[in-house]
Amino acid sequence: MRSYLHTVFCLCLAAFFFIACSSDDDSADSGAGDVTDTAEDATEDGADAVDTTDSADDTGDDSGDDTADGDDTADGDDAADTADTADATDTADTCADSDGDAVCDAEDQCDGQDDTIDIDESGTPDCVENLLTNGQFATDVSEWTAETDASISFLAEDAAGNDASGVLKVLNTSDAAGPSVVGGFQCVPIDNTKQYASYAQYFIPSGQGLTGLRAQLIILPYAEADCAGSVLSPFVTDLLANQDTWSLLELDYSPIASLAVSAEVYVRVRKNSTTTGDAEGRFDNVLLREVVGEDDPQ
Ligand SMILES: [Ca+2]
Ligand SMILES: [Ca+2]
Ligand SMILES: [Ca+2]
Repeated sequence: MRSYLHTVFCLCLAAFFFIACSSDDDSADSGAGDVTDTAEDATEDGADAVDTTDSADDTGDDSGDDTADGDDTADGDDAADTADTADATDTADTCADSDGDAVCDAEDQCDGQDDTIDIDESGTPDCVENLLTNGQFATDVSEWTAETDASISFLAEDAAGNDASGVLKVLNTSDAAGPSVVGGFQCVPIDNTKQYASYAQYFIPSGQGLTGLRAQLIILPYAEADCAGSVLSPFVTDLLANQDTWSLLELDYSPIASLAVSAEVYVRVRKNSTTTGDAEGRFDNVLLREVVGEDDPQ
């Protein structure tokens, strides 16, 4: 009997040590089989020692950097880390962003516009300081009007690559005998005691089979409200000719005529008289803003 109990005792002792030794606590870093290591792959086991505080998002390291989860202070910028929902600071990759500017809808300064656009490099988002309406052509070309011999329409591309925004497509359809410059415009009230700056991005596609293709930006002041009455001295950019790349038109400083109370802002496409067919130009991020607290460059 004593021998039998001794045998049972030894078997139990052996079973205990077998179970204890099998319960690897991951400190041994033995690879994919670790009991506590269900969320990591074998190659990342070496980092598990610091992973004790981010167990909630261990499985969310989509970017594969393994340092990004709970221990990574830069996680908020980890755009690829879409499943990483546990980090307190990581809101950018889990929130709704209907206007596609990588700023959460709840934090947008300009709902429906791209907060990141600042083509005049003023340090203020253009959507905050723009006196024009729908200068980004987010979903349509509303508020813009085509001149005679021009047509305007919405095109689903964007100067900054924002999939949720678009551009203004202008066709110069003139069959005039001479060179023609026409496009789209918008009228806004202005204050003739202030100065203004205007900017726009343009894109002229190549391969149109036309010559003399150019783009231009104009501020055209009027002496009466709603762009009526006498036309006053305009401010006009050079005719720029870059093709197949988004480029900048700018009127840095425009002291408005003392009689002006409204102004039209034009984006225009030019073509030569000797060519036939419509000339296409695209425009985006058209900006008109007051010049405030800046030195007169003239
Ligand atoms: Ca947004
Ligand atoms: Ca700006
Ligand atoms: Ca746009």
